[in-house]
Amino acid sequence: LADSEKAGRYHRGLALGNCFGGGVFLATCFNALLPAVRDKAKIYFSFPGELLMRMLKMLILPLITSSLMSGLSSMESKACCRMGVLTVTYYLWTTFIAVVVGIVLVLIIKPGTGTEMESNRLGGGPVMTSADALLDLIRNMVPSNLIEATFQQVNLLRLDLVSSAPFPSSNHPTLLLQYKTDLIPILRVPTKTIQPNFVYVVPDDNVPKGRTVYLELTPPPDVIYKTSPGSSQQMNVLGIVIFSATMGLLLGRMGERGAPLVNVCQCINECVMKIINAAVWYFPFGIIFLVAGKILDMQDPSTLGKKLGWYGITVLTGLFIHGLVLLPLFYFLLTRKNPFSYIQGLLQAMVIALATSSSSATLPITMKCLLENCHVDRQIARFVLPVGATINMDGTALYEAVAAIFIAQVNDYELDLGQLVTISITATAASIGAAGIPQAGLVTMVIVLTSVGLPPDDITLIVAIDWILDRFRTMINVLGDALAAGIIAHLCRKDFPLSETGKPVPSYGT
Ligand code: DAS
Repeated sequence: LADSEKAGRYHRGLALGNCFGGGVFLATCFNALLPAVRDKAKIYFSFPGELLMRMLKMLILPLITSSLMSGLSSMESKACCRMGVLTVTYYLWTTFIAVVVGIVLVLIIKPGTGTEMESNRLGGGPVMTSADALLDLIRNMVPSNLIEATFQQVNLLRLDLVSSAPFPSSNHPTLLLQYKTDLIPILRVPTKTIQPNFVYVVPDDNVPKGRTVYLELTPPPDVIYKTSPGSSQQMNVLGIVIFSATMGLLLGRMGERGAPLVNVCQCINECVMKIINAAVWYFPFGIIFLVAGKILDMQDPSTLGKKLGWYGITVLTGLFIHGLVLLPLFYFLLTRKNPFSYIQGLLQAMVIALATSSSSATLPITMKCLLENCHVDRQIARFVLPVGATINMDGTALYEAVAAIFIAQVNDYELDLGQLVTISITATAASIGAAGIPQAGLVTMVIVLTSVGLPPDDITLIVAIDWILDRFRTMINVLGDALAAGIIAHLCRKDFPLSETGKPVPSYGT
């Protein structure tokens, strides 16, 4: 690779990293110098950032469908099968390793023991069983409506308390929520006041996540809530990946008859990549304001309990060990190449993941970095990345295992070996079912908690710090997918006419 190209991709990655720092600096200035206009700034700052998120989300559906359908249809079936088995096996293996790293660390550091954090159980409210949660995962994999499956509706709502008054009879703040669906007319949902002005509502999960629910709050008359946009939407692209991969394989078998649709998909894929190249010019601007808006929106870090700080350190240490030590080691052992020059080419994608905390939204940039900077075979990248963005979330799996054991420690709840094994399995499954969007790991964590008898509402103990940890675990998710593509490309280099350089090798002719 020419040095200029190496320098180029490295500097492009650093430039975006500087924009991330610029967003932090801008927010810090407003927090320190202009607190009076902070709330106004938050609204205007978040607008350019929201445009960036929408731009990226807009590209996901066409990118995944065109990549998988054009990529898989042109693959020889045996080679495709070998690559598919290798990819899924590698993904499951690295996810499980991430969970083990997380469990070992949280048992050594013990961030939750002796915590002064109040762990008052939330009474009332339906508790979802792990069976419900696992069925929900499978339900999301078979969407009834492909488009609706892409952007499923809110699962976690944040309600800003506009005025407060003593809650009626119950000893816990409860709200009566009116779901405007034909499913559940009235639902009593436990809530928990995290700080003086925020209430997080965790709707009962019996309502299938695929359904858009409209919450009409009927709080006690003397308490008025202003609902803010849902803090996380459930975007489950797994249904699209399964559909597109199936279509791609079938198109491949149709030969000439399928060629027109394959050509259409290839054209769409090329157009999407050109749109991404154009959209990249907006990213520096979008990142600065996306980060600044998020930081202005966050609560004062000093309000985080000391123990929550140790919990955060445990998660970040685990993510560092797994993402920047173990994964590069696997890459080196399997390809005998320098992992860090490969990771240099991924800097732009990692910064976007850090800024957006959404691996699905980062997918277009990850694809661009893999093809242009890391020169991974196009057919490999078109399969490994979309599948990885939905089922391979090493950062999330590690985080959910650590969080579950942290919550057990906070509740002085001793987990035995069997429960630790259960946590490792359910954390792996929950990360596979988590969508690649902000705070998805927080939502699927309910599965892990219920599997070992912990109250799922206790996720509210860690909500306060989740928005920070979400960014880093998303970055490791993206890094894991991209390193996997490099490894699979190397292991399957005999099956595909292009080596990892992305250029036809002489023995295959020009
Ligand atoms: N933010 C999710 C992602 O995009 C990860 C998570 O929520 O755990 O990968």
